[in-house]
Amino acid sequence: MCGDEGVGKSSLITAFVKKTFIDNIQPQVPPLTVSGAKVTTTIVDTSADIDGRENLKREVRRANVVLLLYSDHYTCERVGLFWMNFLRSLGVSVPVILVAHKSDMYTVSQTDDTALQAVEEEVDPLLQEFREIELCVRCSSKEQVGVDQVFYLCQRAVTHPVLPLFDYKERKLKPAAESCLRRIFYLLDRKHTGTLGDEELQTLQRLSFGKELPLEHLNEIKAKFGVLPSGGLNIKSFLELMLQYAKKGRHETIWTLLRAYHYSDSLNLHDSFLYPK
Ligand SMILES: Nc1nc2c(ncn2[C@@H]2O[C@H](COP(=O)(O)OP(=O)(O)O)[C@@H](O)[C@H]2O)c(=O)[nH]1
Ligand SMILES: [Mg+2]
Repeated sequence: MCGDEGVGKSSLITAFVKKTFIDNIQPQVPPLTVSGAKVTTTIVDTSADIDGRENLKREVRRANVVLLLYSDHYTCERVGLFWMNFLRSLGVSVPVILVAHKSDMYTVSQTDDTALQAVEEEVDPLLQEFREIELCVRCSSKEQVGVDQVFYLCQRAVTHPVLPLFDYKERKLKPAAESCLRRIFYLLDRKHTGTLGDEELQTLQRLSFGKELPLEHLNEIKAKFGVLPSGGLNIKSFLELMLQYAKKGRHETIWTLLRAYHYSDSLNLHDSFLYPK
């Protein structure tokens, strides 16, 4: 957890653990380990004090993901002016989840569209400039809004990273990811027709969702790409479908598929697959 003094780092951790807001929390709360079914997460609070700088550097270098908070216009500017460059100068290249904290203070309600837009405008230049920022979300420890999601998104940034898959600037799949998906398409196309028919699409669904979807659903997907129910999905439509998943933040689906075909997080084939005993 990083961010300027007073943006609410310690409060956010406390809100997450205690499910309640405590005003005037201690300056720094101790490291906290949360064990889930699949991942164990250690949340480390830090201080932006110049005295604690060495400690901050050490913790940041050990991190798998950085949760970076801001809470007003000034601290938002500091994200671009100080924090991102600080992380880069340490050679840290892990995903960053940016959090617009204390959302209770600058929005009337969570469904207030103009407020949402304001936040997007505020951070858009940051998302453009710093690719390592995966996304920006709003939350409030005081009102307990979005607290769990913030930590979930951090975990997901590590277990299902979006950066190897999707180029935000170009709004398209990264070349390496695309070539993996092209290979997967080739392997899925068992009948070598150049398109994925119903049976092959069922295999695709099973591999990417763990279950087969009803036939109507397949036809819906086909219709989206202008394919008749009797036809199949060609490579162009297949890649377009994957791109849509990426754009909608459903990169978990893409990862499930890639992993089913033995790809590692760096998009190489696993050694155990390449060199079986
Ligand atoms: N309105 C509002 N105030 C908050 C929220 N979270 C923290 N604060 C207040 O912000 C101040 C700084 O919080 P703290 O957690 O100590 O910040 P830190 O220095 O980043 O650890 C405290 O007075 C908190 O009560 C929030 O979600 N909404
Ligand atoms: Mg603190």
